[in-house]
Amino acid sequence: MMTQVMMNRFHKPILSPNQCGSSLVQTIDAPLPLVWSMVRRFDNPEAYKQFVKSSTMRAGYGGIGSIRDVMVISGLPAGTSTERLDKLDDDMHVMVFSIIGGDHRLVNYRSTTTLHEEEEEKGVKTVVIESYVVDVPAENSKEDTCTFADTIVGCNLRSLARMTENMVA
Ligand code: A9S
Repeated sequence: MMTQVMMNRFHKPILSPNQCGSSLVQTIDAPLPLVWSMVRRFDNPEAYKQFVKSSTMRAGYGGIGSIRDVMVISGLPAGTSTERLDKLDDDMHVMVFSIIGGDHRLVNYRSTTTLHEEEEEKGVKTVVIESYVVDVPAENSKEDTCTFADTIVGCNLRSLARMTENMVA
């Protein structure tokens, strides 16, 4: 069961009037260290993000302050995205990155991902919570903007679950 402390500690995005955001939760039947080893690799998003065709490091080697250029698969309303790693905490299992450029419509997108262990009778599972905030362009509605981002984040989390569960299967 998701405890409130999980949801509130890092996932209380402060929205300004022209922004929208949401939190997505994915329970994964794999050990937290394994899931974290995938999530934390800022220099290798393509390991589980299926919309990413390739990525290159524009600055840094994957630590805080690193900047990556993400090339996106064709068929999306986007080509590239430039992203900066704002926080990477290997003790609290918290990762924050911001989209700072690229040819797409997600302006000022900022994502916070945290991992938590959930004790269950048949073993320990990993709960991944990913929240984001993003500007809503004048020509779009909050609903459309967040539905679009939710779809992508949801796919990423399900892909992360599938990959890590297959590793321990
Ligand atoms: O990559 C993420 O963690 C989350 C998102 C919302 C990424 C979105 C995206 O990379 C596309 C998949 C290309 C969709 C960007 C930055 C813009 C898009 O239009």
